[in-house]
Amino acid sequence: MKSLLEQPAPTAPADHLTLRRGAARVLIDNWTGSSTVPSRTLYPHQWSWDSAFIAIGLRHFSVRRAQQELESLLAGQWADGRLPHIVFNPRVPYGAYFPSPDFWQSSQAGRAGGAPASPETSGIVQPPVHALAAWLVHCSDPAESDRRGFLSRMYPGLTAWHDYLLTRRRLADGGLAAVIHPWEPGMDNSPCWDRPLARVEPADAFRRADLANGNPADRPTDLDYGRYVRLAESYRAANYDDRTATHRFAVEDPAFNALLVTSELALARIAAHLGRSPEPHTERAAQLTRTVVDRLWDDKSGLFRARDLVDDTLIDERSVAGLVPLIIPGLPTDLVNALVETLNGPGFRAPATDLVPSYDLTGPSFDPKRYWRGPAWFNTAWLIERGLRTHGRHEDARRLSRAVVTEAGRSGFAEYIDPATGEARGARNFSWTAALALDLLHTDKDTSHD
Ligand code: 2M8
Repeated sequence: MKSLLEQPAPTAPADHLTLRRGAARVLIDNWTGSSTVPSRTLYPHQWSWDSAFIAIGLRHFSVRRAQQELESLLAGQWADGRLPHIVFNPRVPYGAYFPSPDFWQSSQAGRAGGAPASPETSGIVQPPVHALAAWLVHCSDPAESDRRGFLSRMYPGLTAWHDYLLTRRRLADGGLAAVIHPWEPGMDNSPCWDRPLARVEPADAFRRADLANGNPADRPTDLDYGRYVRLAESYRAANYDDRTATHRFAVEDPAFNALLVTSELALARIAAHLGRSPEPHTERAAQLTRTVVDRLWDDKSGLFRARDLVDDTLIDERSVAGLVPLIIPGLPTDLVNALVETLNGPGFRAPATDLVPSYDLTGPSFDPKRYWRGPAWFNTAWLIERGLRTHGRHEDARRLSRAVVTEAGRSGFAEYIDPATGEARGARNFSWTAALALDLLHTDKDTSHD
């Protein structure tokens, strides 16, 4: 590993070996001893879906670290099954990130939900990529995984996590898992949230830490931040209890639920590997697939849209979240065809980079720089690449895979890039960018992507 550390991270297109070294170096530098920070500057704790993506990359050079990444995240799980979106590192000063542990007060306010006494965590969640990550980590070295009992240790926590989403978070009868804060779907200030967020009175007293480390032109506005804070405060005031909390923001997100389907299918494989019946998971995945299609498909736009549960309507915005359900293996063929057409159409094909913008290039709120309102991200490209491969669209998948690898290296493993110019935006040496580029560099030789 030392020799990897000695290599500089690449800043220009380079051969694959240099890129692998650069990506590994980012992951080594961002490792804290038990998990990986998304970014040393902007995000100095452990984030939930980041860790799942990071484990998928880490498995290519340290299976043990990949396992530890997921295990340390699950150490923050609550007794009600929720997997919090941040697990705080007690060694990091409160001022380094807002909202910090003293804002969330998980060990106090989360007591009813069974929040651990330590570590401190947030009270909200992020997309359920974890069972998929656990399965992929297992596949990269099954003997080592079995020897350490990795899957049998992960399985109970992962099923409890999905049960939480499909009980406490099923807010509409016969509905999907709902997100109750824009941070939960992970695409924080997507234009999709503008309308539901407009109902929320912003909080006025808070001190942002992100602007000290990030460019204000890239980050959410103060008004949006005020609304995020208000929503989190009112959830905390309800002791994070989904049975009693009133949710002013409640949305069924297509990417979040597509990842739940995919992770249920991963749980089915994990269960079978452990000698249990996979059926409860495959049945759940099939049921959820039908519900995602029934409730979120929009034929007119050729993609899935988020459903606002406050007024029970589809949100009239086209974002990359609507393309991520390509990852669902059981999607009807006509929908797969429509999604691929949308992906290659004027709204989502950014010819200069070949990556996928986070929001429709022709949409009214498109912004090439501001985070989740247009820039291209590497995790969504990775998910769509996997979806394309799942449905036998190998040529499109290869193009996207090449784009991820090239742009990750060229941008210095940026958090996101301008989809038209490839200009790096947000944090650099960003962990999931490095991890997922590393993964795609290995994909050809990988048998775990079936
Ligand atoms: C961003 O979100 C955090 C809040 O969770 C923030 O802006 O402070 C998002 O991009 C999210 O998807 C990601 O998990 C997180 C850490 O990379 O940063």
